[in-house]
Amino acid sequence: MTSVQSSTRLPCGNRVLDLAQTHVMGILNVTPDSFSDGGRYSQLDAALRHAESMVLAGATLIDVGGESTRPGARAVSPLEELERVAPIVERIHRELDVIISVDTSTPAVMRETARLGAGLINDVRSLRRDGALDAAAATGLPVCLMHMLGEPGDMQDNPHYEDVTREVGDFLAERMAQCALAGIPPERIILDPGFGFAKTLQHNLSLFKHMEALHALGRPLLVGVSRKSMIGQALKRPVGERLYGGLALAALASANGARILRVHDVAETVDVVRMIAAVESAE
Ligand code: 8Y7
Repeated sequence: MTSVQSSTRLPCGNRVLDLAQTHVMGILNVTPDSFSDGGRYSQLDAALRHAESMVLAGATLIDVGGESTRPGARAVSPLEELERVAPIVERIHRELDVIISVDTSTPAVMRETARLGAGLINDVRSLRRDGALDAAAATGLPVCLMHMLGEPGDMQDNPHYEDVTREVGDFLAERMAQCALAGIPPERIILDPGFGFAKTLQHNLSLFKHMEALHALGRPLLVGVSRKSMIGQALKRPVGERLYGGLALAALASANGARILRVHDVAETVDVVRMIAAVESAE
């Protein structure tokens, strides 16, 4: 089912990701700090405990994000983003055995968190911010390129595609070409269709159904659908009731060759991945 990758070992800083397996990436959102420094320290501890629980549940990557991509979210300055993300990257690197992914589009955050032990850059803007290509190249880290049109604030304003899967593939191929020019070789790239980003429910479902076409680009796929509105819309479920729908999509994505699943519910998703692996390894 899965296409042959040129190499199954992806160096991520001081760790290696074995792409022969499907990995679960736990989501760690670093929310704005509260008023006092006391709040700041306890928040850091709480984030670290959450990361630790996801690692114990089987996450091999933790995606740390300090800038909300929700429509209408307040813009965050590079310094503010760095102040949210850097302390937790440092602590996770020191205390946990896991690959740290940094969910950022900000060049300064890429450079500084790489220095602090990050192993992967996850940029929903595919390195389109000024200076992001050069910053990512300088870190030497792998990069996840994700498809999105426009910015999180306006991306859901009437998205249109003739053929969503082909256009997503063309976009990702173009970003890979820009990466190559900037000194980021294909071997260092992970690709993501960007579910929920500038897509209607029908776009998301069609893209999901035909995801295997993206294997033609020759790079591992990351899929993020956890608790997203495509589940809510398809099942008419509020955000707190999207786990089973999300697990169904996790199983489908894994069976379709996705190599990294970005999720909130790590333990449940790890069971899905292990069960599929058990079947696939049978005679
Ligand atoms: C994705 C993501 C988000 C995704 C990648 C949410 C940061 C929205 N979604 N990164 N980030 N792929 N690579 O609902 O689908 O988690 S934020």
